[in-house]
Amino acid sequence: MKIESITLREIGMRLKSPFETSFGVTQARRILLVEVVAEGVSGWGEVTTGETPSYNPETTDTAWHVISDFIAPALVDTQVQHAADINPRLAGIRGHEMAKAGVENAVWDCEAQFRGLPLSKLVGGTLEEIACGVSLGIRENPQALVNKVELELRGGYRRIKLKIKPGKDLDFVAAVRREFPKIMLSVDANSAYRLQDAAHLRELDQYELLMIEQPLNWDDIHAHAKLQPQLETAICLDECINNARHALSAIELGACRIINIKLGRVGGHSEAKRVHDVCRERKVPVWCGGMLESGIGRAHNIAMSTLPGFTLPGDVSASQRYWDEDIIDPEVEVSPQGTIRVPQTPGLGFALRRDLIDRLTTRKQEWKPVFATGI
Ligand code: OSB
Ligand code: MG
Repeated sequence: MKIESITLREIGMRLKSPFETSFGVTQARRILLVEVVAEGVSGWGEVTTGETPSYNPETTDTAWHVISDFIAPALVDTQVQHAADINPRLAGIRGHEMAKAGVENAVWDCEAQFRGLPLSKLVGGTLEEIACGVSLGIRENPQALVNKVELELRGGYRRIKLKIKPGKDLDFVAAVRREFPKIMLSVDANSAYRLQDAAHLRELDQYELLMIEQPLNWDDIHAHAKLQPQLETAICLDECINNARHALSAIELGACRIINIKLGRVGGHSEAKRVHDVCRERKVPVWCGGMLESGIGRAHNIAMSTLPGFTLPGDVSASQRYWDEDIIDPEVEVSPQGTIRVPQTPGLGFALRRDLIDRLTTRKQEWKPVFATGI
């Protein structure tokens, strides 16, 4: 496939309500979208960076810089056999996985359309329906959280994840568990604790959680390996895992028993498949994490979640939980049983609302072969 053009744009989207984690509050998203045209078809990817470098080191602006100064110029007007060839081509760029993923995933969408396959099939997925959970931001008090959990359970969601941080943890988890003794429940600390907090984290064992996600430093597999044997609850790593080598290290060191796979954090579908394979061979369950994505990122997440190792409900939920208007048509909808039906049409399987995307666009840059610029 010849990469004929790459268009990078930033859109602004306001979340319906603020989302609070241990690292901060998000209300207005600045999302980069990548459009790649190859063999006459247009494929789309989303860059899942935050606005600030608080979840991982990347931001919307670092991704703009890396894509516009390094990735787009290296790829435009070149040939790729498969979307999976993009990842090795970008090996000279260290880190910046989310920037790379936005571009690579757009090429996966192109390839899927070019071959007439749903993206889920092209990445090797087998499921036709995926199970959904929700991630709930930190609330003012335990009762407010219990009310929110009740609402989401009524919507059919199969797993509830609570964001926690020191001072907003045990009481909140206890209140939810007391009200809903049987539900699949987990917590996500986004690196808010330290190894010295092990005794405190052990208090969480009494609530029969499915997992504690990323309790310790964002880049510290070793500390999680010291913590896991001190807990009954499974640790799930999120921030620590940027590629299949990290996943292998974490599993072999006993740093976790579950891994969260995010397409952006690992650099796109090809590396996500490798992380999935490393985990599956070692019987470590995986699930799809979320980054408050627009519909394009959500569609990619749905495709990835159809791989057979995704045995736990992911943080892939309905567009309407986040946005008044999503940029895809139809929007992502979740059944009363808490599932999303996987699209079976070629590519992402959702139409893009181009007019809406244009209206939301705050900046845009396009790369084409030099001969086509009229110079
Ligand atoms: O750690 O999973 C996380 C959102 C932003 C940054 C990090 C995380 C999250 C979420 C939200 O938990 C998941 C979602 O609903 O998109
Ligand atoms: Mg997380």
